[in-house]
Amino acid sequence: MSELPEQVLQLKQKGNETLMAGHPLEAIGHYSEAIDLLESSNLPPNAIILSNRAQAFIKVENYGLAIMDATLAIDTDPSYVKAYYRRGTANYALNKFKLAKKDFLKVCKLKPKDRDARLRYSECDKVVKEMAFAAAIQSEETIPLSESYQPNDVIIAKGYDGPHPNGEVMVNGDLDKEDMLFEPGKLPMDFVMAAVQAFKDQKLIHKRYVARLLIHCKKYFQSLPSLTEITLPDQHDEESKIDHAPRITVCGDTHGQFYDVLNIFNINGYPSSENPYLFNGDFVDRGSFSVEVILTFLLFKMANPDCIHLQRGNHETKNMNRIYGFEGEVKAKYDDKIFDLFLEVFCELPLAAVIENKIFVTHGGIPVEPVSLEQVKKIKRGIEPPESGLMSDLLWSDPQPFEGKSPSKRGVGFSFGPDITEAFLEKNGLKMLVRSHEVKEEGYLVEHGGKTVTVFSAPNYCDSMGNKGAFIHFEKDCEAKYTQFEAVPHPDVRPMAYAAGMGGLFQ
Ligand SMILES: [Mn+2]
Repeated sequence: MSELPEQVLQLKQKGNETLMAGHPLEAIGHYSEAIDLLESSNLPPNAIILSNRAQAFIKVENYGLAIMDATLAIDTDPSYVKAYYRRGTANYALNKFKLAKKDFLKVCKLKPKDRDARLRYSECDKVVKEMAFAAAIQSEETIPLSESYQPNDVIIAKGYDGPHPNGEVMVNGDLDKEDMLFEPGKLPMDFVMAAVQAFKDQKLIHKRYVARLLIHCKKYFQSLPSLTEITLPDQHDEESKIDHAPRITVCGDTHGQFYDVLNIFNINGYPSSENPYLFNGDFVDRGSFSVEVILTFLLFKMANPDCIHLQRGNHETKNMNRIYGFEGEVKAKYDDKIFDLFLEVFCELPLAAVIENKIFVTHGGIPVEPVSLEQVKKIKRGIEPPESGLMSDLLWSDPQPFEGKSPSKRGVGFSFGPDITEAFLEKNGLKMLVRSHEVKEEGYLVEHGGKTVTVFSAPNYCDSMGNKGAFIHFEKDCEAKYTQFEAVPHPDVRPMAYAAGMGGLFQ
């Protein structure tokens, strides 16, 4: 490998330091400068810098770009082991387990004594085999766990000191009555608030209640269309104590940052019919209080379906949960069956909402060909998102500042320009697209001449990004009003603490 100019070495060093310190976006900036400098000086690309930038891209879920960098690194220096590692990791994240397996096999060949590489290779191999098995039994009728699970058989032991939906523990003949309390609109708000308090104190609610909640949530979400139509009243009821006009609060990614979610409620009030919320996906993963976040949201939903609207993000999926912590967290706090029930609920979450027929809200973005709201409403759910198509565009796409479409930096979905946003809004008589899915320094970012807004509600994302969080108020006139907030302290459990998948490769 040729010697690098001093300036390139310095940029590489800065990139490494910022990446280690948990600032991948900054690191990408330094590496990119180094890569551009080499190119403009007519020097060959450098495998180490490319491979390091690939690692930074993986940190921000830009798997498509990570694969491009790692591939170029491999082309530049086929003996550079780390590049195969990086590409294998990105392929794994994109569900491309066979390709990932190939990359880790290459690592094993280049470094036969590397125990880590062998572990990762066998992890890929296991998933490939599991998937082949799942495909083979798919034609057989399989009963979902939510239909065979019997919460009544789960005994609440004497030691449990958490809240009960009926105020006290119910037994035998009363268990069916207990189950009915979890039907939509019937769950007592006292129980919800007691559960939130328990979570705050780092306690959990009993597994029997969680199972009932998830089974009822699944059924309820199944009954909803893929597009939620939200309207606001002209004014509050006469007895209302609310001192502002009717409005809805739209929040972006919360990613297991339970104490920041509580802070949102602290600033903006708890969810109620008069103070409704829309949480725009990515409730779980990354933050190590994902169980608390999703349970809080689902409890509110079943206590009062009008007080909170929930829609799916790309992290409400089996594959992301395997990598980014939620699977490990649920298994640590409950068990694998509860995790499977969560996955069933996630598959039924609505995918988008429209507020007052004017504001379209979805997690990622819109497809490059304009679709009608009717088409969005009719998307078939109950599945993990396919590799492409309308559902994956809604969950995965990102806006780009220039016109047209580009392949996604993530490797799933597309990047869509202002012209694509404009065409979609015009086709449906809409005013604005609100999406989340990307961390923003100020908690929100307005793009596409005011037509696309990103809102992100996980401040100091992963305890390291230093960003603000934000939420948006929409009143009847559909003018966006932004509120920013800072991160609050949380108990000493670091983000991704439960993300043991692939030997902690994604940590
Ligand atoms: Mn996302």
